[in-house]
Amino acid sequence: MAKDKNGNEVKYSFGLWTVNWAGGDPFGAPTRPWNDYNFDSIRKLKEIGAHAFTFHDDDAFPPTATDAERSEAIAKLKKVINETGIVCEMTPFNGFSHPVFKEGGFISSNREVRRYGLIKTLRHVDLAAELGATTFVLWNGREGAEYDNSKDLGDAHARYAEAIDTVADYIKAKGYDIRIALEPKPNEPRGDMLLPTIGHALAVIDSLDNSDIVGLNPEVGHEQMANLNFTHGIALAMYLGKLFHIDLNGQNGAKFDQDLVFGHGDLKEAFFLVDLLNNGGINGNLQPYTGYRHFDYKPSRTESDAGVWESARANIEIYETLSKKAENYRKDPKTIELFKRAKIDQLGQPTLAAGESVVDFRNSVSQYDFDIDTIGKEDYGLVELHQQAIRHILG
Ligand code: GCO
Ligand code: MN
Ligand code: MN
Repeated sequence: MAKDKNGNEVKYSFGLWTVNWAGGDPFGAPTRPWNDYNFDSIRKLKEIGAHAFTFHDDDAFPPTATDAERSEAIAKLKKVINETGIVCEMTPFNGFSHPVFKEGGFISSNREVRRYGLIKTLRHVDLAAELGATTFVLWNGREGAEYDNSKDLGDAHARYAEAIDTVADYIKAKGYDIRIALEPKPNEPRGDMLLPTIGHALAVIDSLDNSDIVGLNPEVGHEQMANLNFTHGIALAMYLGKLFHIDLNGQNGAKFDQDLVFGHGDLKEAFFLVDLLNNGGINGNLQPYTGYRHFDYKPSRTESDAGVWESARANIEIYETLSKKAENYRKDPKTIELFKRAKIDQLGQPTLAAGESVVDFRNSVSQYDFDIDTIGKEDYGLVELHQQAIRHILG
């Protein structure tokens, strides 16, 4: 089992909606039966080496379930948790599947929809607490538009922020040990979604009254759909203490959301991501990520039962393999020498010296003290450093 820099064992988690996905797409019918609120998949997750699962409210019972039906489903879920020891570490809210949310969930222009969405969310927060989940994910699935004149965009942002703060208020009022993690996505299912990237979401989090318990659940493919560097985005979230959770999967560039197995898209970025999560950067000045490595992928619709579970296993296999490779790469003397040549250690040092004020600096240092022509000719060896990483990835 992989371990992070501090010796903590890396733990894996899967969404129930991943391995249970029936394979329907906009052009074709499902290719597999849906297991109809049956939690046997949690037993299978244990077999493949997962430690935890996640689920939306709608993955466990339909939104129209009666109180009795809902209680029965929850009892069944708790039974599987007790029997397997597989815990529910996070639970996302489904404010996107039912047609009621077709025009938006928290940002619907229809106030009735927003009030329904809020009560559905709060009820699910209660369930999260009951099951011991410590992260509550809000994905921006329906929070968007196809037409720029279809809603008042300022009010949409105001209602979105208000909804997040209201849910956070409730968590605090109840004294729950739960943090909210926003999951950005640029588009799909909506033409354009609000809080489309890590950066947008961070800016809004900063404006909230309850920003202390609101962070991020970024997904690999979602940033890559926007042609952004996921690893850079994760580093920013870690630096700001906002990486509350993570959705690992694979994506090949800017196109529809592929939700491939982790590493089956941009493998190099996956390698550098694993290294960052496990080790907190080359100089190790960030805290390694201590949360579950959560896979939010979709078994391709070409797969049937065997292929579904092979694909689930593949996620863990890739994370374990890349962890090992990252460790070997970092301790290879050749890599250490190349880090030195690239001056990476210097980036860990503040630019002003200890005790040096900016005014002292201004008064004592001259622009002409620097031989910029010589410095401009220095060799950083970054291509060789990258080649060194690729050598380790290829093995
Ligand atoms: C996607 C999304 C969803 C959400 C999940 C949590 O692939 O577009 O990742 O899978 O993560 O539903 O609400
Ligand atoms: Mn996705
Ligand atoms: Mn996701």
